[in-house]
Amino acid sequence: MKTLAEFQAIYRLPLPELMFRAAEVHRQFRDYRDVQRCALLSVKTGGCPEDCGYCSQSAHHESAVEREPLLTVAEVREKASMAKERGATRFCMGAAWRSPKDGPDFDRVLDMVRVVRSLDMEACVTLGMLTESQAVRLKEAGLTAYNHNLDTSREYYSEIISTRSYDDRLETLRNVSNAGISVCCGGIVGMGETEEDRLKMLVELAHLNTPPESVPINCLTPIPGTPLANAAPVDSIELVRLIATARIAFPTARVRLSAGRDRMSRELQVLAFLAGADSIFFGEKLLTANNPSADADADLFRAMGLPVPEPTLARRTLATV
Ligand code: SAM
Ligand code: DTB
Ligand code: SF4
Repeated sequence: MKTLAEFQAIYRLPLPELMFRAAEVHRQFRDYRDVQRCALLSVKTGGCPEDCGYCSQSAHHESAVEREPLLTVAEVREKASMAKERGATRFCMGAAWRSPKDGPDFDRVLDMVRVVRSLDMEACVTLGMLTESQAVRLKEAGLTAYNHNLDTSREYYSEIISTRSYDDRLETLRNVSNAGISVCCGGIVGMGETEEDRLKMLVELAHLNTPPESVPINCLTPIPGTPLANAAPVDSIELVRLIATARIAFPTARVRLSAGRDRMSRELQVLAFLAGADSIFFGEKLLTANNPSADADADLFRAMGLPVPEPTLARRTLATV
C-alpha cells in the first residue's frame, strides 16, 4: 500500500471487514498474545525551544510543567531496573531538545543507552533532530530504535509547529535508518486534522526508505496552557479504523497504542488490540502526562486472557519483607 487512494479504500471498508482483515494480518505476521510493555522516562524536561502546539514542554507555552536538567546515568539505571522488574521489555527516554548538542550531555545520553542495554531491554530515545554522526554514535552505544514522529500530514504540520519543517523531520529519519537504527515513527490524532491528514501521514510512513519498525499512535492529551488545550476528543471508531489500517499497511511493525489511554474505556482499548495494536506504555506517567496505573493495565490484560508479567524474584522478596 503506497497511495492515498489505497489507504482510503482500506480505511473506509465496513468495520467488520476492516477488523477481520487486520486480525488476519496480525495473526499471520505477529503473535497476538505478545503485547509489548514499554516504559517511558523524561530524561530532560521542559524549556524546549520548539513550538509544537500540543506539547507541555515547549518554552513557547505556559504549561504547569517545571524545567528539569538532564538526569544522571544512576537515576536512569534505577528507573530502568524498576521498569524491568515490572515487566517492561523496552525502555524509552525522551528529551525536550530541538536537537542534542555534541559534548557532555550527548555523551551522558550514550551512557544511558548503554545502561538500558546492559539490563537486557530494548532502548529507544527521542532527542529531536539528529545529525548523521550522532545517529552513528547512538548505534555504536547499542540503541535499538529512535523515535521521531511525523505527527500528521505534511499539509497540516505547519498549523501545529512553525519552528521546524516536515523535511527536517524526514532528514533525521534518513540519518537514523542509514545508521542502522530501527525507526519508531508515528503521530498524534485529535489535533483538529481531517481523516485525509491522518491517512496521508501513513502514506508518508509507507514511503520511508525502510518502513518503521514501530508506529506509535498517540491520542492528543490536551495540556492546559497550550494552543490545543481545548481540542475535542478523538472519535473512538475513527481511532480503531486508523489502527487497523496501520496494522494492514505495516504488517510486521509494532503498532503502539501510545498517549491518551487514560481517557479511553477498557472497551475501546480492547477494540484497539483487536484492530492490531500490540504495544502500550505502562506505568503511571508518560513523559509529563498521566497514564493508566500498572494495576489497571494488569486487570485489563487478565480480562482479555493475555499474559501478565509475574513479579520478579526481587519484587516478590520485597513484597514479603
Ligand atoms: N523533543 C523530541 C521530539 O519532539 O522529537 C522528543 C520528545 S516529544 C515529547 C515525543 C513525541 O511525543 C512527539 O513527537 C509527539 O508525537 C508526542 N507528544 C508530545 N506531546 C503530546 C501530547 N500532549 N499528546 C500526545 N502526544 C504527544
Ligand atoms: C510517542 O510517540 N509517544 C511518547 C513517546 N513517543 C516519546 C510520548 C507521549 C507523550 C505524551 C505527552 C506527555 O507525556 O507529555
Ligand atoms: Fe520540544 Fe519535542 Fe515538545 Fe516539540 S514535542 S516542544 S520538540 S519536547
